[in-house]
Amino acid sequence: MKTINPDTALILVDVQHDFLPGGALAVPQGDEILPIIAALQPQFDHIVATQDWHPADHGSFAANHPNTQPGQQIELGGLPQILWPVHCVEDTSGADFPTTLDRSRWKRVFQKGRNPVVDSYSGFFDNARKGDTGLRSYLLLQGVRRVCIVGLALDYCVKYTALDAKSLGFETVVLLDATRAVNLKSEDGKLAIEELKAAGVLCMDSKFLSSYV
Ligand code: VGL
Ligand code: ZN
Repeated sequence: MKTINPDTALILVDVQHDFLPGGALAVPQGDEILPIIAALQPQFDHIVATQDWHPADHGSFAANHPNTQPGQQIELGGLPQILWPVHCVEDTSGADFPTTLDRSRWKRVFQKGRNPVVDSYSGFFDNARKGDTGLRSYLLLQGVRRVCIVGLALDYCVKYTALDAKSLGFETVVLLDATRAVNLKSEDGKLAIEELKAAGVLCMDSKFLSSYV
């Protein structure tokens, strides 16, 4: 069943209740990726997940800044920051993975977004590129040289995880059918794909993966 080379890891980005329909920061059609991920998982030896995991006082929440609305941009710790609805608060059900997602073969979960004064879209580093989740050194210790990235959301955490993976020297593939965009602006998903391709990230549908890797 494992048809993908063991030097290749599957990274599941933020497949959590709050990013799925009904969640606090629901990604449109986010649930459509679940059966695709279920079909992908048995093909990989190495599977890791990232988990958006914020303290309640996190600076990315509009609710923590007077007179602001989600979607608005502010400055946080010297960086531009889009404000979000309260989401993925530590130890709440919104931060949980859906029970329909098989976690039995995941090697590790890397939490991100714990520092209240900086957001963390990438699964590798926070947005200031100071905090390190340990994902890079974990992958290197496992002998991983290629990563396939899926999950939510394409225009934020998937995009930044893929750009960091590529810049760290991993061959990087985003499986487009197993991701969906928030699309605060309707073209954001399309722009994210263009940005990824320009950076040398391979973007393909999962049905083409086995002929490629
Ligand atoms: C995400 C916005 C805020 C994501 C996380 O997982 O794409 N987006 N926190
Ligand atoms: Zn978040």
